[in-house]
Amino acid sequence: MVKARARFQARVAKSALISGITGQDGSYLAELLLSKGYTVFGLVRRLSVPNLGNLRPIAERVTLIDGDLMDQSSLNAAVQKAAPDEVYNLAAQSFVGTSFVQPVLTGEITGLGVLRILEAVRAHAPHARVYQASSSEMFGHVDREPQDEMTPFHPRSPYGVAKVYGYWACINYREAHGLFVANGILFNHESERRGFEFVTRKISHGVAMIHVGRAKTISLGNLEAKRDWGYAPEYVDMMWRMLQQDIPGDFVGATGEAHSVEEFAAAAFEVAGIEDWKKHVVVDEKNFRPAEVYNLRGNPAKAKRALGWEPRTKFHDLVRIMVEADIAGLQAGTIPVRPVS
Ligand code: NAP
Ligand code: F7E
Repeated sequence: MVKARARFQARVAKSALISGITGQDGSYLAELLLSKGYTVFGLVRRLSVPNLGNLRPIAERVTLIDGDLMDQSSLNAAVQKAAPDEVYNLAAQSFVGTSFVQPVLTGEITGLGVLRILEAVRAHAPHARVYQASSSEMFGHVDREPQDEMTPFHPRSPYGVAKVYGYWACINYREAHGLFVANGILFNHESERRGFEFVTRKISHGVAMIHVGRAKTISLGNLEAKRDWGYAPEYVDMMWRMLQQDIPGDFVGATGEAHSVEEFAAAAFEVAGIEDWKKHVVVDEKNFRPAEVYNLRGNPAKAKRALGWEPRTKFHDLVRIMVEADIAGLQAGTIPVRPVS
């Protein structure tokens, strides 16, 4: 009886391949899929020092496969090995700032990498459903507010340009080859696992460093830029919901609220109980971008209607979660003391 049940479960359990599993979203998504009974495979690239910190809670429960979005044969082999029902392409050179300094690499990974994933799926798992991590950075210089699935693209960075390429490659594989491919056009989503160079984490970690007496200031750029910031664990649920639909589609994921970098900084210092926050912020030219995206705010109505998805965590709760986690992590020695620059 037990054996029969195990055989039944083995047959019905879905398998998923996640590229970018070591990153913020990939690690939360892996946890979500495991909780739903999926067999989870993760693509990891070779690094001189492995970067598996985000996977610590689930290390024993995921199967890691070597591969790189730059390398077609490794993607073919990964798809063959995982034989996935669902593929989540979350890997990217994801930092907009770096994309201005390394535009060709960004195009290779963040743009052409999508095509390589699609080719691997077309050849080796044509019935798999594919999620592509598209981005609100595709909207870039916007002429309307809020942005939704019909808003035209005007990317402002090599990263945004590469994401537009990946977005259209997905639609082309849907139309030309009949693959089930869905674009999640996600606005900024943050968490205690956010990379340290992104502005929210730079602020939460910087504030925590000041709070524990390890730094005096944080160096920032354009304080007026506005973003629609949500909480990452809620956004990976939207990714999963998108692949459970009968028909593939493209969806905006956002909170519908925008706040400035300045508001984020003020709220973060308040959480830490530090007064006169402006004394602790240095505005430095080096943190400005050659072309800025000034203002993004998304309209998630389609996702709410069709997927039943709605973000719950509000701006001030997000700030609090991040600052408190960084203070606790620095005090416990589980988060590195890093220069805040
Ligand atoms: P992240 O934390 O920067 O993670 C990026 C992941 O991609 C890491 O696992 C990284 O591996 C992997 N990667 C980078 N280059 C690779 C390559 N050549 N081959 C294989 N893997 C590679 O990003 P995230 O915030 O989780 O975002 C996930 C995805 O959503 C990205 O595509 C991002 O562009 C997109 N997105 C993010 C947001 C957001 O606000 N977070 C919004 C919209 C779209 P290593 O650990 O080895 O570096
Ligand atoms: O910048 C301004 C900066 O780097 C936000 C990625 O996940 O979301 C992210 O891209 C804003 C910009 O994120 C600093 O100029 C001011 O206007 O945190 P960020 P991003 O560029 O919005 C999208 C949706 C993605 O898809 C991307 O992968 O903050 N800003 N001062 C600063 N930004 C940084 N990084 N550092 C500063 O010192």
